Amino acid sequence: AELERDLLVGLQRDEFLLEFQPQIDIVSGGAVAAEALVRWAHPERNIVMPGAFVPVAEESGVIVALGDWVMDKVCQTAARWANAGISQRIAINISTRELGQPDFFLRLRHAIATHAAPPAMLELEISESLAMEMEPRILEQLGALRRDGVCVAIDDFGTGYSNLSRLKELPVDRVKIDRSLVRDIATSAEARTICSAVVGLVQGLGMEVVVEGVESEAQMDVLRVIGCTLFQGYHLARPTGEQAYLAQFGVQD
Ligand code: G
Ligand code: G
Ligand code: MN
Ligand code: NA
Repeated sequence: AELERDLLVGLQRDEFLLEFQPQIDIVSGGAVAAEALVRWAHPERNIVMPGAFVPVAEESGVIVALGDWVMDKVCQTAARWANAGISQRIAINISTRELGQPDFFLRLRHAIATHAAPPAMLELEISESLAMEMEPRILEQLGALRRDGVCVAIDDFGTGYSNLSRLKELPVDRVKIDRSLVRDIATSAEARTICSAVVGLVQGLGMEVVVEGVESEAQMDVLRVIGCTLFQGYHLARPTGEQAYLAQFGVQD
């Protein structure tokens, strides 16, 4: 309850910030998207990572206000990047509680309109377990967003229990392979087999694969052989503030 109150105060005092982590296309060598990750610059602590407050925010419902802040900030940033000639997407993590709000899509569209953000510069990340539970109303709204150019990704894929025939029918452009499937691929033939099968499955369904949690060149080597070209992870780049991100990855078209 105390953390919940602190979160609300933190929102009022504008203590949150976004970091960005690139998704690198090894064919072009550049970033195709930046995942926005929220951090809390708490006045009495060091930077607080989302793992320490997103679950509480989710449970208490504060995530709705925090999510609004994130959506607003991302749309503002996307519009600014577009004006500077930088066309990579910015990905937003969407939690269960947020997507369950009846006016979630209205609020997202409001943020887009407020900043005149190009929809094609936005990406929504929805975890596998949440994606499998989406109701028809949500599927319709996601489909409409995609028609407007918004990219939809399944996050943390491989951690849940996907209904594979359902996966094929979801209004989704890409799938992010969870880092747990990548961790041991450089040392374990079994891990390699599993990762390769999951990647092949997703690609076979016509969806783009992004591999998360890539931490070493040895993992990259295996992933290249498997047929992956889009990577996100500490080996490529850590999440960082906007200025540092743009200095390294903000190539203009
Ligand atoms: O950065 P870290 O590994 O601590 O992130 C932990 C979790 O917090 C991840 O699952 C990530 O998806 C989630 N997260 C990060 N930023 C946001 C955000 O802006 N909104 C939501 N809902 N979750 C986020
Ligand atoms: O659940 P989600 O995939 O949104 O989580 C993203 C989180 O993963 C971010 O908080 C980010 O800091 C973290 N992350 C990004 N790259 C790596 C990596 O290579 N290894 C590990 N362990 N975590 C990573
Ligand atoms: Mn994510
Ligand atoms: Na993920």
